[in-house]
Amino acid sequence: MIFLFSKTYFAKTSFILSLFPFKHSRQMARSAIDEVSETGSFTRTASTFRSFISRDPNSQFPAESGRYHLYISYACPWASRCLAYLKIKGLEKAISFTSVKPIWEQTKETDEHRGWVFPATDTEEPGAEPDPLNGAKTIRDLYELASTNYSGKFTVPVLWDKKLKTIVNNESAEIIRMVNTEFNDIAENASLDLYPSDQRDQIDGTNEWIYNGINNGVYRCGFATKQGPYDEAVRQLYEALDKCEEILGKQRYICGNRLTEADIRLFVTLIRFDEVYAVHFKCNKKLLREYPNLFNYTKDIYQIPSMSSTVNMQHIKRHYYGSHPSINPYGIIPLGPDIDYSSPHDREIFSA
Ligand SMILES: N[C@@H](CCC(=O)N[C@@H](CS)C(=O)NCC(=O)O)C(=O)O
Repeated sequence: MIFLFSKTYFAKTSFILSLFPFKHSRQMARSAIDEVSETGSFTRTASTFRSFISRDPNSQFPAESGRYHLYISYACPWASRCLAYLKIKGLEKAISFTSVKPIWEQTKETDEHRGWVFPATDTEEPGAEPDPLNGAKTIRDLYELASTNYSGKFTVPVLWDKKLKTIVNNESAEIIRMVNTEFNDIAENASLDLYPSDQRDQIDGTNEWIYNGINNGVYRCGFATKQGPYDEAVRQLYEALDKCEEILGKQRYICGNRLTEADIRLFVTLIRFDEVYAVHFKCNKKLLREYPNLFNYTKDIYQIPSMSSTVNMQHIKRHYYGSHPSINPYGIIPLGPDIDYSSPHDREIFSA
């Protein structure tokens, strides 16, 4: 069934991809850094595997303890938001996870593609582990195991089904929704609902401008290859950050005084901002620590129990500065600023 779905999807994807004037042909294994059009602007393509895990035991992918595995990179904000959900929902025992090494390497001898790879041993790279399930050397191997005609990017996160040996879903925005609701029979923190029905419209609306302006906005700044697209992306980024700063002057979280999905999605970008994006992606008009509300808010979220364990700043810095030679050819990692996000913040003043 999944294979039928995949074939139709790939046919459509191939057609759509052929319409875009990307620098490299679609036959070549691509990375996000190649998704720059002739106009010099970065345009992210959609994820491919879009099945859903369901609490219904008769569904194709039922929510079962021990059945699913999350492949992540600690460096990646999209994967980190999924890991954050595993931790705050109390699903670490039910859904296992593995992180790859932070710096992209060549994934095959037969072509030039560079991407996520697993270490060969447990000790090679602190925080990363060899693939415990399939003996894969790379994330690319997993995509090729799941589909013989895959032509998209080899991205993390990957939500893997151990039983059917395939990828359930590789879109973090959807993975976090499944983790929020579908595993509540086994989640240790089942009562935490980060997408409550009475706030869904507000959360969706907030996610949209934060994604465009901030989450994807920093990438649009960093991957732009012409001044115009950079100028536009950076303008939108700071417009969105200023808006967050104003909102967070009135309430503890971005959608009110209750933590929601929108906060987790915003946090993963903010925590990388001063250490990486300000320098590597040229987001230096204003630093996060120059925004009092945003800076304290970032510390507040970081200090939620188990959240700090989803942030591996070594992996984050080594990945960005070390994996994009067109932006940072010598791979030098800047020393600072080494911010302590566990230091006190002032956000309790808004407690409900
Ligand atoms: N829409 C995807 C995006 C995931 C994504 O872009 N991941 C990046 C790492 S931050 C990746 O794996 N890139 C590999 C590549 O570009 O080749 C999601 O949110 O899950």
